[in-house]
Amino acid sequence: MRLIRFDEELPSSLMTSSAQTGPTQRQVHLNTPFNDQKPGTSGLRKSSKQFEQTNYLESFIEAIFQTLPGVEGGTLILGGDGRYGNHRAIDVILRMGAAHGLSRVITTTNGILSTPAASHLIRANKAIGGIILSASHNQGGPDGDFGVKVNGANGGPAAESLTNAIYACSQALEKYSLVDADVIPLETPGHHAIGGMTVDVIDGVEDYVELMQKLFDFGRIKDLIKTDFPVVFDAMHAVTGPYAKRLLEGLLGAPTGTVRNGVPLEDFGGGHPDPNLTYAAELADLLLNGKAYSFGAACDGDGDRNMILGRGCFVNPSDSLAILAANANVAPAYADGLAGVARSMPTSAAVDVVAKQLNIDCFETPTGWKFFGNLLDAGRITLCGEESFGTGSNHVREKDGLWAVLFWLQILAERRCSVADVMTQHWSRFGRHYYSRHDYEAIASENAHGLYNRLESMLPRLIGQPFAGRQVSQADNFSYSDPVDGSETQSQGLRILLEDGSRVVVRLSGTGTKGATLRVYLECYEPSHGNLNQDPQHALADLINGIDALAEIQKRTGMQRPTVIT
Ligand code: VG1
Ligand code: CO
Repeated sequence: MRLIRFDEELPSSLMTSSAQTGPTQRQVHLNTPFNDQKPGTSGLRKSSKQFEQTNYLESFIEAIFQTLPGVEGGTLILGGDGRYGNHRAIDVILRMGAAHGLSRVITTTNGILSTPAASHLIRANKAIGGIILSASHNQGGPDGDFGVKVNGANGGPAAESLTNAIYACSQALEKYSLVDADVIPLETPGHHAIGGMTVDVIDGVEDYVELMQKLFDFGRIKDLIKTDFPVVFDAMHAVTGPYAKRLLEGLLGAPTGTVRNGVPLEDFGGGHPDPNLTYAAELADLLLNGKAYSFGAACDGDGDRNMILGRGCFVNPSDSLAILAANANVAPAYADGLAGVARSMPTSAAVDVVAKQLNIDCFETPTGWKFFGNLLDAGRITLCGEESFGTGSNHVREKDGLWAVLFWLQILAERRCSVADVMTQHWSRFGRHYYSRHDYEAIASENAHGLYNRLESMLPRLIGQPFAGRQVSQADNFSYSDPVDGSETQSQGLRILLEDGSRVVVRLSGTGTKGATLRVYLECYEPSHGNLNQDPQHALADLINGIDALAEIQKRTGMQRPTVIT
C-alpha cells in the first residue's frame, strides 16, 4: 500500500474564493509513483478496487493536469457514465482542478454525461478538453471496472502523443495537489465555486439533444414511429437512458416503455453494458425471435456504441457503417454528400466499396477513435466507424450510439421498408462482406502473448503459401502513417490477407482488465450476383478453421469456443 509521506499546507495565493476564506491547498506526496497507469485503446481502465487504492485516481488525474495543454485558466468538461466511483471521482477532480488553476469546470446533474455528449460540450464551450469517467462496455460496481477517458480540445480522445506523455508523467510523479472543499451538490443544475474556479452543473442531455435536432429531420422520424413501426431501445442501465427517453419517448413520440433499462445504475443492474448479441441477449431475443418490434437498438456503458436490430435481423456494425454512407443524403446534415469516410483496420471493407462508388476517399486507421480525429479535423472525412459497434461523424469527435440509432431511423423513415430490406438491397447493390469477430476473453496473459508472438513470427513465411483454400498475398503487423500529421503508429494487429480479398486479423484487446482478450476478425467478400444469404459463421468456416490451425487458438487458450461471437 502506498502511504502518504506528509501533507504540506501551502499559502493559497492563487485562490480567490467567493467564500470568506479560500480553500486550503494541499500537496500530497507519494512514496513511490504508480507504474501501471498506461492508457489503453481508450483511457485508463482498471478494476474499481485498483482505482480505490490510496492516491491511485489522484495520481492519474495529476498526470493529466500536468500534461494537458491550457489547464491554467482553462475550461474542462467533466462527467461519466454513472458507474460506481463516478461521484467520488468528480469530487476529487474538481478539487484537483481548482488546485491547478482551472477557471471553470462544466459538469452535469448526477455526473451523468455520455461520451459523445461530452465531446460536443468540449467543442461547444471551447474547453481545453474533458475527463469522462467510464470503462465503457466493461462491467461496473465495486467488483467491476472503473475508467478515466481523457479528451482534448477538439473533443476527441487524446492522441497517443498525449496519452504517452500522461503515462510518463505518472511514472515520475512525486506528489499531487488538491484543495479541501465541500462536496459540490450534483442533484440539480446550479452555479458553484471552489476558490477561483467556477463549477457549473448543467443538464447533460439538453445540448446533445439540440445537436441531434440539427442533424436529423425529427418530423419525419416521428411520422414513421406513429405509423405501425414499433421501436425498442435498451439503455442497459447505463448512461443513455435519460438521453434516449428525451429523444425517443419525448421528442419522437414513442410510447413510454420504449426505453428499457433506462435508469443509470452504479453496477448497470449487474449486467455487462456491451451492446452485442451475447450481453444484450434480451433485446436480441425480442427482435430476432419475437414479432412485436420493427426496430431495436442498444448502446453501451458510456453511450458511444450502438447495436442495430430489425425484425429477425441483426445489422453487423461494419455493414451499418457502409449503409449509413450509402444512404447519408437522407439526413439533412449529410444531404450535400460526404467528404470521405474512414474505418478501423479490422472493420470490414463494406464501406470501401460504397466509397468507391461514391468516388470519395476511404481511409484505414488503427483501432480506436483517436485515429479518426485528425481526418475529421482536417475535413477529409465525414463518416467513420469501427466493427466494434461504433459509428460516428464530424458532428463530434467520438463515436455516437444514439446518433447512429437516429440515423437508422431517418433512413427507415425515408425508405419505408424493413431493416432486413435495407440490408438485402444494400448487398444486392454492393455485394456482401461476410464478417465475424471472435473474442476469447480473460485468457492467461502469457498464453495470449505467446500465441500472438508466435503468429507474428510466422507471418513473413506465410506469403505465397496456401491458407483456407486460398493463397496468402500479404501478411504483416499493421502500421499506420497519419495522412494529416505524418505520425507513425506501429504494431496495430496481425493481418493475413488472401488473394481473393478475404482476410483474418488477430489483435490483443487494449481495453480488457482481466488477463488478455484475443480478438480474431474474419472477413470474405461475396459479389452482388453471388450467394448473399448464408450464415456468416458458415461462409467464414474455412477462415475460422484455418486460423485456429495456424495460431493454435483452442490449444493455447484452452477454450473450445470464443466467449463472444459477433
Ligand atoms: C475496443 C474496440 C475498439 C474501440 C475500443 C473503445 O478496443 O475493439 O474498436 O475503439 O474498444 O471503445 P480493444 O482494444 O479492446 O479491441 V469503448 O466504447 O470501450 O470506449
Ligand atoms: Co463505449
